Amino acid sequence: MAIKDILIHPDPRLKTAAAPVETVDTVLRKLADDMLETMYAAPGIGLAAPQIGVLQRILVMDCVKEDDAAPRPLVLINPQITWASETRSTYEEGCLSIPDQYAEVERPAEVEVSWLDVDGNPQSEHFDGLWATCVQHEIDHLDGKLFIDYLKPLKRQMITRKMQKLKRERARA
Ligand code: GNR
Ligand code: NI
Repeated sequence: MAIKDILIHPDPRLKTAAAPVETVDTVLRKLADDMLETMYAAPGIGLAAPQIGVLQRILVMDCVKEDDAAPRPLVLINPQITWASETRSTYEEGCLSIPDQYAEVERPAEVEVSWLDVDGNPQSEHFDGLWATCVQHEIDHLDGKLFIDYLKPLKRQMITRKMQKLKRERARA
């Protein structure tokens, strides 16, 4: 396993739609392992492949919050939202590609998602609460979309400028 570098916004790879995974093989399982290790190390509750520069439709997540509860690492390959509730909910979202910036985003409160697991078997599950928010945030990454794209242009621009500054400072360090 290996911890990968997470791309920071703005980066053209974070704005590019990722391609469907063609074959679920050993190479892909290694990628999934690296993504989980990178997510837990960050720490984060989700990570999409484009965030480590891989433009393939794969995401990982684990939204178990309680420290004493068992972890629940999920790997979703070619995920698709097959149903979304009319009811919406608002969460304060953050993103590992936009460090230390948080904003409220409204999304469907519950979603039904289908995907392939690491053995290439089809799976589907109903998500609610933080899991529903997270899986939608991650699928957005696969479509080249960030949570700040839901904000008013002025707020988005403010965050983007902060990130440009952060990247300049990191490049000099
Ligand atoms: O770690 C993360 N926390 C989070 C909190 C609220 C809504 C979405 C997220 S996802 C984020 C990790 C990340 O950037 N995944 O792409
Ligand atoms: Ni994110």
